[in-house]
Amino acid sequence: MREKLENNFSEWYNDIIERAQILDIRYPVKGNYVWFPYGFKVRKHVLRVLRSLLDATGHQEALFPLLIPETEFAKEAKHIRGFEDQVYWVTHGGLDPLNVKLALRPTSETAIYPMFKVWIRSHAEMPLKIYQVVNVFRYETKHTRPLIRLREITTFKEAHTAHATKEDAERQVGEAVDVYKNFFDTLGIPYTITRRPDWDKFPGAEYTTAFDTIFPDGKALQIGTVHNLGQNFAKTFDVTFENPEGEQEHIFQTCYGISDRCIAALIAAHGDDKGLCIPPDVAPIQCVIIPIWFKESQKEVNREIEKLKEELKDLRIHVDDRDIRPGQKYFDWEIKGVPLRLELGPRDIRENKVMAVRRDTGEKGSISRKDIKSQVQEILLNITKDMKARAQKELEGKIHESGDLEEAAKIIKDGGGIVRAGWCTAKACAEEIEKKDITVLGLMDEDVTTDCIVCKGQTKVKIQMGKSY
Ligand code: P5A
Ligand code: ZN
Repeated sequence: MREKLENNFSEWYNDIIERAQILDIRYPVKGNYVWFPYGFKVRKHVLRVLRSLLDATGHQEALFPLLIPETEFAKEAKHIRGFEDQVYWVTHGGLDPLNVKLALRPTSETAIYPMFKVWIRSHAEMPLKIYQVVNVFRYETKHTRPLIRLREITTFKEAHTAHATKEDAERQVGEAVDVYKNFFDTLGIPYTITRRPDWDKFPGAEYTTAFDTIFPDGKALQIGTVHNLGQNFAKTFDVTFENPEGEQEHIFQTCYGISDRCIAALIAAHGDDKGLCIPPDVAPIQCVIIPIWFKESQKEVNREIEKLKEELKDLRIHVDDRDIRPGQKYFDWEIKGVPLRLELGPRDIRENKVMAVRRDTGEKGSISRKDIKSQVQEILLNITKDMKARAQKELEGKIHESGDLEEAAKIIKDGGGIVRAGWCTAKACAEEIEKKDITVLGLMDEDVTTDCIVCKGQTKVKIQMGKSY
């Protein structure tokens, strides 16, 4: 049941990230939070998935410094304009004022590209695909929220690529979109993909492609972006290479990023009124085993639990042998979102069975101890599949079509999700939309002919609009 979630998402979310021990929000700096060990394990598994997808597509992990000299940071005019009110500055070393102020990276273009200039010599070295997973700092002025709008983004996976041709950079944008699709599909997080309107693209980019998911409150959250940078940064940082004709040419670039928001999306997509529900692929504990003890059978049950542990040792399992009532244990692991619970008591031993309870559906059934591992694996696969399908269906229910601005605004205002509609691409019509306190989220990649929702003029462009975080 997702009633609490739908009715008061903020309250549910803040409550659950604390009770499930994902984040401690009591740290005394606004927008900075502490990862609990359990949350950090979820993060570790999510990053494992992301890293393996990047590594498999030829990306190489590296690590660049946190501090960026103002002289580099200020070079790209559009970039600095986009970020200047969000940068934290280091102005002193001890008591001495610094000659050149140092920025805490809000993103790492201006740290990485001066090094690309040193590294890249010829077309043979490209494509160059680098990524890092770091913390970045943004002095956000909008309402901060755990994992969603952070001032210290603790999990910033940023990839930066260099190419010899415009076409190859285009191809890279496609590859990046595919990697992110794979990533969100693995986590069962549903998304839409749109191109951001020009006024909302990444500062310094030619264009930005964004992944959005829709939260239970109907608001869209941008969970990943892929930017085609063209030669903008290459010209600013003078990054050139020798082309096959022996001439110097500026490189073509892309960059793309995913943050802690993917974990917020994971929590929101799958959680329910009982707590978290974590997809088996990234669950710190895939299967929790609860011994059902009775006085005279405790030893026997423990012996059998040892055997079961051995049989399931290839999975991430945990035996909860705390001296408390089973009911309390069920409750605790439901909050933490462990996808499968196995219960084993004297009767199960006699029947050579174990009780299995799914976290996602609550479905409960006895399974035979024979081939227990493959049976558990099959249940986990079904859980993965069903969780993804349910979340996908919910997202689809939050996407509406409308040809009437008043109607669209009402759907969005009532928390119904996002609306797709025609737009003639005139800024004036976008402004009419934004007057309704809703945002043009992005342009869809769809071949259609329709009418602009504002001026009714014919257009081939369809947009998504809604409220966003
Ligand atoms: C791409 C990687 C960049 O910074 N430079 C390197 C490019 N793009 S971005 O769109 O500005 O950020 C990438 C993603 O980070 C998330 N994000 C945030 N998450 C949490 N708290 C924030 N304050 C925050 N700001 C951005 C978004 O998901 C964004 O798509
Ligand atoms: Zn119009």
